Amino acid sequence: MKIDVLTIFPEFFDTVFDFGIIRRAKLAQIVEINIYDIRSFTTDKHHKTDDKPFGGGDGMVMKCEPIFQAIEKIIGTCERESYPSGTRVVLLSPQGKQLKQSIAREFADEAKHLILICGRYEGIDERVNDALVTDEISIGDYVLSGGEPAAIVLTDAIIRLLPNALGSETSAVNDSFTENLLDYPHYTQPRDFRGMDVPEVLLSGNHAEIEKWRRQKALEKTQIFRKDLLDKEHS
Ligand code: 9D3
Repeated sequence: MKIDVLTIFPEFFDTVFDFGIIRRAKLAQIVEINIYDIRSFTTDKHHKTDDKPFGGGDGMVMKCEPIFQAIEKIIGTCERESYPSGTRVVLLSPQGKQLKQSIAREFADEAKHLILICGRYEGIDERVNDALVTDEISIGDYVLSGGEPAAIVLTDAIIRLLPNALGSETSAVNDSFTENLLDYPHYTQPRDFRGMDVPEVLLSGNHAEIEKWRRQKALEKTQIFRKDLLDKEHS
């Protein structure tokens, strides 16, 4: 998969993709990530990426020209109907559909080329949405200063779902039972830490009992902290 990120703050991404699973996926050429500075696609002498809103009001709006230029350069066309199959142009915005594991999985399964547009300021000229964007995504109901953190979250969630991105040790975590539940509690050495003991069953060596205990604890935690996960199908 190729992931291209359009941002006015390219330095934001200088090291975030250089660790853990994402780093490994890059090295294994499971994913290629490119960061593009929107400003480098401006053609006016002041390299303006934003301007005052028509109709008045506070704040600035991201201009559409540099974004159209970028998409034309990156995809080869700025007609949505002419995008190659598997191309998705995603606008990260508070107005988007809320990111869920099911959306990350859909992108991981279907997208070959993802272009992520990070908004800033009060918003982005609507013509970007009208002509270029195939998907508008929010990462949740809280206010960020821009789309960059959201692009990082989306990228991380997708890459770990790509075939062979996870080591064989960890891929089992993805099974259908655990996905709609919170995790069970984990313990490691030491057995006794400041008088706090590790549950006896985990030391028993009885794998059937351990499995039963873990499922029970996962269900209890979910019931208490995330009842909504048990009510609805979320994954
Ligand atoms: C005044 C109304 N606000 C819109 C709800 C203005 C506004 C707030 C935050 C405009 C842009 C932003 C910047 N946020 C994002 O670009 C963003 C975001 C977010 O704020 N929350 C959750 N997901 C996302 S994805 C992109």
